[in-house]
Amino acid sequence: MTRVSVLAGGVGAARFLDGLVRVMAPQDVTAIVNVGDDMEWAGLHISPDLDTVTYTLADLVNPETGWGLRAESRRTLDRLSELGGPDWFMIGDLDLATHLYRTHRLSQGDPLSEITRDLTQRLGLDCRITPVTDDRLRTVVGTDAGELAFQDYFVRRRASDAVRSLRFDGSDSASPAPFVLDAIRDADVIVIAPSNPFLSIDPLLSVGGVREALGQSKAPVAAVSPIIGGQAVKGPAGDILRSLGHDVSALGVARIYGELADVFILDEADARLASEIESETEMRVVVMPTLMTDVEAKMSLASGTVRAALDAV
Ligand code: FO1
Repeated sequence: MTRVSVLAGGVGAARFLDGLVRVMAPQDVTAIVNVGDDMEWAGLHISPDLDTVTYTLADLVNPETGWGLRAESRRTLDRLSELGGPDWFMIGDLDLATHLYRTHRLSQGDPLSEITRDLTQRLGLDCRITPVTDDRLRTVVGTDAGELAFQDYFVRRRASDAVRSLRFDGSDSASPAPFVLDAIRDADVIVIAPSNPFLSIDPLLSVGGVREALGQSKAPVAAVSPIIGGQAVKGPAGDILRSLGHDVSALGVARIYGELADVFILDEADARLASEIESETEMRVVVMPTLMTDVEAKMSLASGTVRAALDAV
């Protein structure tokens, strides 16, 4: 039995986890998921990263976007738009059911982690998916246009503003959800998924005790680079590395993870950076294909990452 805990954001993490549950016993896999992207939309609580991970593992996700449900329609959104309601965030008719269910349970006082557990069980998933915290955590993006709520920056303004700063509202008082610290302490391997280090991993680590637990864990920590050939596979990681003054490369990411991880998984396209990363950080670098183009690629990245982590101990 090898217990693997994964620090996870949205689409990249979901794809990695999809490979992982096919090469490990799903019961031994825990996904600790970012909730800094959460927002209130038309009175409903939306948890995009939790849903992206859950829908992907349940084979329900829209394969084109990587988020939302497959074969989705938007009649409710169109009607809402006609009424003058918020229409810039694509909530599909079927996806809406998840948000109604979650918001209703939250209004009854149920914690997000319990609601997530029940949703994942309903969808027949055997792995554990948990929000990093049951408390309110919101990523706030500092731009030249002022501070923006995460989804305002990301979706409404299409991530077009240069990011000058980031803060995680609520992190001062947020505590880890039940099982989060145990999942880190009891893991045999910890993986930092190929997610955005600033928008997905930092908010997770800002929750009280999570970074410390990672530092104290005896398990090897492997970080998978979300940057391949100097570019983010998806999303604004490259732009944010640049605007915050980091190297726009896997080396820039490696410097960020240098204190946290023991192993850095680098794509073949960046193999020439391996020795520089190893000499600048304490991490051992393992080179392998990291682009998750199909199920086989996801499985081989997941098994290669776990193997690389276990080899490091
Ligand atoms: N991303 C978009 O780019 N546009 C959208 O309209 C959008 C809607 C949406 C609805 C539900 C959901 O679970 C995710 C959604 N996403 C959308 C993705 C979301 O913004 C995620 O936070 C990002 O993918 C970052 O992980």
